[in-house]
Amino acid sequence: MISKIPERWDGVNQVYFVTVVTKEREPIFTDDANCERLLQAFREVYAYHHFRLAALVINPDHWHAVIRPYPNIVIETIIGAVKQNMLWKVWKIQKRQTFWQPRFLDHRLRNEEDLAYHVNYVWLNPVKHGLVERPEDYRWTFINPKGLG
Ligand code: NI
Repeated sequence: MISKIPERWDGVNQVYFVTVVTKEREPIFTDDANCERLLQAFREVYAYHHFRLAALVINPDHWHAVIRPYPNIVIETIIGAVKQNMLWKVWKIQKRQTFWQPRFLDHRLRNEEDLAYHVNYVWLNPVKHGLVERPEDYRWTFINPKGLG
């Protein structure tokens, strides 16, 4: 019997591993207020472009997310809106121009194993970048215990 591709892995329910980097690697997320602004940007964008977030880590100069857009919403729309939303929050306070690198990197996840690998990658990322010795000590890592459910 040919194994069936789970519905969630078809084009409509595609899951992505996304990396967004700051312009010239400026470490803007060493400021906790900026981490809070990014989280708030995700919450606000969710109100009009729905998605499921399985994992997120905010490092000083980049962030990674494992995310599944809802049907009929493309990943570029969500990530673009999050970047724009946070830019606007900072502009209102500091009147500064963009602090994002243009565009972003994404990788389409193929299956459950690929999902598990990338969620674990997010969890261990602060250790990989030398920010903490134990992943549980990093404040800005979020793993959804329900995965994408
Ligand atoms: Ni990283």
